Amino acid sequence: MTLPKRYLITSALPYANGLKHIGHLAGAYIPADIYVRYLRAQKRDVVFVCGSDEHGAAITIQAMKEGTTPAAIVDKYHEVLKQNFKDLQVEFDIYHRTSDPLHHETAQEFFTDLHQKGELEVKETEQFFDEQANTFLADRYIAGTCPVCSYDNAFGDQCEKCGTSLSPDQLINPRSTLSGNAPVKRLTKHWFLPLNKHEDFLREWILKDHAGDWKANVLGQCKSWIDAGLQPRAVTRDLDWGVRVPLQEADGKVLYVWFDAPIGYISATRQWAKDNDKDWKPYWHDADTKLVHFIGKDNIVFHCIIFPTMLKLHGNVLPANVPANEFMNLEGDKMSTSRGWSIEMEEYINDWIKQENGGESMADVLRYYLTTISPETKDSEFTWKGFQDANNNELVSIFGNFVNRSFVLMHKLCNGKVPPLHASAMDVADETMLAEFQRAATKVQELLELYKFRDAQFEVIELARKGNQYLQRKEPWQLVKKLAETPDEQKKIDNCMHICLQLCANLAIIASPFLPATARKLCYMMKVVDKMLDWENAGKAKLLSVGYSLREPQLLFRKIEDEEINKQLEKLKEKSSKMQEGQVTNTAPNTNETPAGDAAAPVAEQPANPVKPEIVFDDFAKIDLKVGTIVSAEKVQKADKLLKLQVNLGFETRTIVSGIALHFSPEEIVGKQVTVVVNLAPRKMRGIESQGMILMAEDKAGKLHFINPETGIDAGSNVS
Ligand code: B3M
Ligand code: ZN
Repeated sequence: MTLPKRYLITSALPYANGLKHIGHLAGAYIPADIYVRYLRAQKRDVVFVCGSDEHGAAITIQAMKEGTTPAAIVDKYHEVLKQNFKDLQVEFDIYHRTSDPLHHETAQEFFTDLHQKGELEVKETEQFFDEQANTFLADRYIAGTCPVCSYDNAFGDQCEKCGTSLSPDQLINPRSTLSGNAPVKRLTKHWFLPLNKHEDFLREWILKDHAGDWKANVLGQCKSWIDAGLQPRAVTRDLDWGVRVPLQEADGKVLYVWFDAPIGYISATRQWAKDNDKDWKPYWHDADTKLVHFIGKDNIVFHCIIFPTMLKLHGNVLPANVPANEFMNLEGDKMSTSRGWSIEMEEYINDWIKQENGGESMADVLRYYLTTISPETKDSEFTWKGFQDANNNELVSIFGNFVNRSFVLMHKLCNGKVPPLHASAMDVADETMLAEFQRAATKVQELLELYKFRDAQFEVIELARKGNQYLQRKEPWQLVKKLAETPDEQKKIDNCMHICLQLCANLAIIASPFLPATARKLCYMMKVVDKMLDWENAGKAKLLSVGYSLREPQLLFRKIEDEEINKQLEKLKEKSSKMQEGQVTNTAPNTNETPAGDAAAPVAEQPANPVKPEIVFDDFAKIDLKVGTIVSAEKVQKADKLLKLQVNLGFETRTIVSGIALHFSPEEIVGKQVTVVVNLAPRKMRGIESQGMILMAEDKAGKLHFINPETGIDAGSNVS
């Protein structure tokens, strides 16, 4: 096998529109980081790039939600995400951002090149336009009735009820989500990438050339896209936020986010080269570069079909592989930040890493568990119990335990020094154990080269497990008792401890791509420099010199208690019910840019407080509003946002749970009058049935205000 001359490894650029959860981490970041650490240990020429994706509707919608500008949103989340990855030991060579001028320049050059080569088609098409908001509408800003399931709040790119991918034209009674008005069609000019012209190339390159080395899930998706017939895809949008289309005639237009974002990998490489006095060009232009994209399965079409077509036309290298992962569920349900059913990276860092001294090892624990359940071939599931078990039963009981016993015994039986290996006293068990070093190293290497991260990591633990068995069988603590009668037994003790210590050194090396903080700790204990972790040392039997004195052992992993796990489970439930409570006022849509509808879907600057879609009088008349008087209020335990109210409605007093505890104390609201939605279906919150909802006004700063009548009014009066 000839080795590639250099590697360019990418992880999907996360949208800088909010926190990212551990499902993302498991999908595109941990595997890439493991792979890169392994390549670095091999002393290969490798650059690992990532950065924030700062354009597209994901950003503008979040800005609208937070009542701020897209620029403020990306500035905020870029820094947070960058730090989160660092705290989780994901070590990019650069974490760049697509709002950077260098990126704009790179993306514009790319576009100009394709344009000048005549590879783009210009078409005038009719697009939905909102006359009141004076803007073209991106797919996500058009809602209407789903032609498949009749759900009346489907979006222009997808129906979230039945999951069908849609284009805005398919919606029945489309309306703008900005003004609620029916949009009109207006002519607008856009630039298209004619994928249909490249079908033969894609078929050949993906389905033939890579049939043997790409993952089945990736090939399967590509095949169905190609078989369905490729269409020209618009690469520009009528929109204000993004990379300007570098053409005079394209005033007011920007590049489609999925056109500019992958070019972000190139601009990140350029920035890295600038910062390190290197040449970026060979990484993207020379055929002997191995380009690998790590992504989640929802990004397959962009990385396997669209971006490679762009790269080919531009004269770049093509990805050698795109080892996309499937999804990771959480405690029996889909992971979702917007529904609160998620563990954000930030949350894990705060709860586990920042909580303790040497919390770095808790980063390794998460990396470890996520790798054991990596969704490499099918969706997988994170459970807190599984997390606890992986830590307690594997990292603590097998890995940590072996290292700890080896060090403790070496201090006890060999004066804290690496004892010699006596050839005369070697037996089969010793030979077998030593042979395992090389076997494990080779196996890990083979599996990593095939992107089989969970199997590779399994081999690491397997080696530690064998170490434990070996030690158990040799029982040096028994041999020491017989030393008085049989002094020769010291040789056996020496051999056993010598082998165990060399095994610890080997474990540090082969574990280092997966558990970097642990590997560093081991180096400290063995008083060796990190250079020992070079992969060329993996499998060697003589890493620690005889007579070398080692430090006292440190705890590599700690046990995780049931209470800690229960607390996390509690917290998860609390978070998701809070989010659902919050959703009464927070109805902004999800922001997946799906590859569906191919139209030149424009995204526009958004008013800060959009009006909901129009409803007819009958819709309104269904809501029964009455005046109520709050007769008592108390805090709900373990829910800092909730108050439990008793509200007198004249004809009865009802219990209502309301998310206003951060704004009012129970005392100050007793006696106040409120408008109550009295015919809302009852809902349980924190075990309490809430029998209605009270209305409040929320100001720009997010503060709540009562909207009670000027003078007292009979409880039970109708509001209409
Ligand atoms: N930001 C979508 C995502 O976060 C998108 C990836 C871009 S990779 C070039 O799933
Ligand atoms: Zn539907």
